[in-house]
Amino acid sequence: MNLSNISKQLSYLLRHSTEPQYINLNGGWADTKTIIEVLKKTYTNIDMDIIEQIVDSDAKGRYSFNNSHSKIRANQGHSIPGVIIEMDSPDPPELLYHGTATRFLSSITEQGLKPMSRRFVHISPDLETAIKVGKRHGKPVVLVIRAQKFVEDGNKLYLSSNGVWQAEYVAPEYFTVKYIN
Ligand code: HQG
Repeated sequence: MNLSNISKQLSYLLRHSTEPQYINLNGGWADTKTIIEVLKKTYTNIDMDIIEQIVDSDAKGRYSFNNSHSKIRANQGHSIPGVIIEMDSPDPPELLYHGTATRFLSSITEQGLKPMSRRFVHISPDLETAIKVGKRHGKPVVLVIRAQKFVEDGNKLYLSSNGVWQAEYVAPEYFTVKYIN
């Protein structure tokens, strides 16, 4: 069984499902049993052991269980309207990074960074991660965000439990463009 394919569908169900009744908007939790039943329609042999393997081995820490594993959620990245995941707002480092593709640059420098189809703009803690995120969209380019200044000015910055910084919007005055060769 290909765990990566199952993980993609799991992530879709927990973040972007068009049947969001599976998801408790307060915290983003879903019943693990219900999610297994839905995934069984595509992957007949799926069971709790496989879901636990996916959650434990996910390189980006995308998922969490509650203590008893009866509930599961995606830690960030949702587009389902109204989902609220509690997040900390620790003091950020001076600089943070947003990877994107060169084809979006003119729009971003004009309008600022918007969440687009997601709830938040995703911001990486380091340049390498941002380059990887940007490559998903095309030729990568990185926006270097003056995170401390952003927060000092009263803007909110959150940190998800798996280490992705998040903001509702980042105005152009807070970033500079770093081209990647
Ligand atoms: C761009 C992956 C035009 C934005 C990664 C991005 C990440 C604008 C794209 C996570 C814009 C949205 C999220 C504007 C922003 N005009 N384009 N004004 N403002 N954009 O996929 O940050 O594998 O929704 O730069 O690791 O690429 O899913 O966001 O290029 O953490 O767990 O609009 O997805 O994680 O694309 O990626 P996305 P993202 P997972």
